[in-house]
Amino acid sequence: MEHVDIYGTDHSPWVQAVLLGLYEAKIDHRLRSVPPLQTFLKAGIMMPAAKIDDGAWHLESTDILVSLGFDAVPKEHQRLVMSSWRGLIHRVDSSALFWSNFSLAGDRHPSYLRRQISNLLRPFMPLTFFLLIHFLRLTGRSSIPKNFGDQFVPFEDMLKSSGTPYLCGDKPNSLDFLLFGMIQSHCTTYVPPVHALQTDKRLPLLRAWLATMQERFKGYGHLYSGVYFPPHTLRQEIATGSERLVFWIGATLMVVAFPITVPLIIFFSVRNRIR
Ligand SMILES: N[C@@H](CCC(=O)N[C@@H](CS)C(=O)NCC(=O)O)C(=O)O
Repeated sequence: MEHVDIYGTDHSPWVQAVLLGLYEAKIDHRLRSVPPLQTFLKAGIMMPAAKIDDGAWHLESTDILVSLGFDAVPKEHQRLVMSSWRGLIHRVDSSALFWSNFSLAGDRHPSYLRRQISNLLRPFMPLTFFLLIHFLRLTGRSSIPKNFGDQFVPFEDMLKSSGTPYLCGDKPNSLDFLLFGMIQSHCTTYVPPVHALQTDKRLPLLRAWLATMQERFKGYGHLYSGVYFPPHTLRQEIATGSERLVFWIGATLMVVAFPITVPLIIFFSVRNRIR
């Protein structure tokens, strides 16, 4: 394996999981923020998608991690990670914060022109998430637990029995990437699960695991948790002023083009869910 192209945003837990795997395995890769036509026609903005060398684009984070050489994740563990996504709907508590956080996650293509074209188009992605999360809120489809720490307790139990600093072995594997990716995603916009992770008395091993992961991934360019958990680090890669400006122009165009963008979002969202 020489190079991997990956599509998505590092605000997504599943994209984060793949990026963490690529970083751990030291595989040369590039993250793009606009979907490849091949997956866009099939699944809209669904991410992550990955292309290994000259192969085809593939969806599904857990399958991609297996292609990168990591272990398959049992379905019950996948469900536990999925359950730890509760609190996601709080990302849109402040629309200004939601959008400005997305503006910072700029495209990273080495060509300035290609980067800026992507920055112009990529607001379609946060617009989709913004509308989907509001839809979840309005229809009450997202369960809000009494205590956001509950969703992390199964991982504390796994750490108790693993006997190593990681969830299932003496070095990080797919499940560590999925959970750490989920936590990065929660940290992109401070939501209640982050507070639970910082303070819940039932989660000391999980906090130790977070510190171990942060130490191991300290050079990783998509680390959002370093602001909230020790050892503290600042995120390295943030969009420049001109990249953010182009993002905001794109966002305005997406809103002005509501008669096109909204039906497109509804079409792909419905199609992805009835597959
Ligand atoms: N099971 C998929 C889940 C991927 C997923 O839900 N991605 C979200 C972003 S976090 C997405 O692209 N949603 C767009 C949509 O639902 O249309 C995986 O693990 O790759």
